[in-house]
Amino acid sequence: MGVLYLILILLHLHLLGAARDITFPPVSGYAQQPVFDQGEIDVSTGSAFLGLTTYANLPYVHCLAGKGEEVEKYDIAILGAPFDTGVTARPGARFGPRGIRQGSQRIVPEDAWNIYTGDNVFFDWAKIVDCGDAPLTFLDNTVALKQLDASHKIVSGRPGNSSDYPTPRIITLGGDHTTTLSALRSIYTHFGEVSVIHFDSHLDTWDPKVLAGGGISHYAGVNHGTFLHIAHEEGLIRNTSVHAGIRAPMVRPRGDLKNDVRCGFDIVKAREIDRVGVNGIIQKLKKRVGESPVYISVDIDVLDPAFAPATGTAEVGGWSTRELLSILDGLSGLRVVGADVVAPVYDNVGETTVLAAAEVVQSLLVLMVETPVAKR
Ligand SMILES: *[C@@H]1O[C@H](CO)[C@@H](O)[C@H](O)[C@H]1NC(C)=O
Ligand SMILES: *[C@@H]1O[C@H](CO)[C@@H](O)[C@H](O)[C@H]1NC(C)=O
Ligand SMILES: [Mn+2]
Repeated sequence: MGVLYLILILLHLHLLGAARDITFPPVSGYAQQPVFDQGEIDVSTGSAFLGLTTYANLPYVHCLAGKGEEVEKYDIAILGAPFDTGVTARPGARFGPRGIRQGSQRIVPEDAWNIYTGDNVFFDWAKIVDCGDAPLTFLDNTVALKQLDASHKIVSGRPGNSSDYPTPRIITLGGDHTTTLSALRSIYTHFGEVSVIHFDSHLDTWDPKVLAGGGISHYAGVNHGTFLHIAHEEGLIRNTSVHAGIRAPMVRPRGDLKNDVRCGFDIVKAREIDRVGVNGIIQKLKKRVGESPVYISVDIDVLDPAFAPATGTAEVGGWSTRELLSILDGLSGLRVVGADVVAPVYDNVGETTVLAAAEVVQSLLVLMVETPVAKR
């Protein structure tokens, strides 16, 4: 009884003493304009984890706004292509664009000074924005790809913010790899034929007649394993294109390779890196594409599944994230007119794949900002 009484007295004393303000240290954070009125809590700024998720916390611009609506100008646009109904294995890449944005949340422009170069790609000459996603139906691929064609046309058809470089360039967040076709079509209208540097474990130049049993219908022939064949047939790509990181099996032992050459490609296989190293790979890629305008397409399955498990057609024996990033950075000086990263779903709780994809996008941005490209 006596003990309980004592506790009540102590509790009472504690409550009396508790009526005091808690003093926080000054608020700071990722403030663009640190407006902080004395005595007020600042809610105009905050952390990287608030609000709607854009790539690297970049400003969102409604690039697909209708005719007559005013749209902020930009030089480089991030555009999502949530589409995965062109795959021959695991679907789910429709969640890729949001996955990559999620993986990019800790990239904050103000704090993104590159440790290797000392530069900040977000504070250079180019205005970089996130346009959100192209609206793509998941019920009819033919319609979806037309929607994506149209979206690329609109987003790349607006005036650049810089008057020196009138055509904005796009980095597409896939989406399955079929989505690259729309980007190549749009780029052709601005820059002509491009050399493609295609980072992937698969060739993706398969003849629609042979892939997955083949030739079921015209509709079935347009998919994530045939888009480069189609791009070649449409005259969009140069015969100085190149694959990097190839290791997946072929459908036909000689036919695939012959067709691949016919489509304009040379092959850098995954294990070549053990022989020639990162620099050797870089030299080979640069030599192949020369001075031509370049489109860089990165299928996240170029990485080993240890580094990017969240992909539809995983192939073991691939490159590490560090190797890929070093190779991309080594492509400095190429005239990159467009790029994409196609990724991922089925990620683990550590978000291994989307973190890698987000970083790949940043390396692609660096290449684009380093080397501006005027019209052809
Ligand atoms: C966009 O263009 C305007 C007008 O030329 C310029 O003042 C501004 O710095 C540009 N924005 C960026 C982010 O480069
Ligand atoms: C590409 O095609 C041109 C013209 O047909 C030809 O001269 C050139 O040798 C070809 N290059 C490669 C790398 O195949
Ligand atoms: Mn691919």
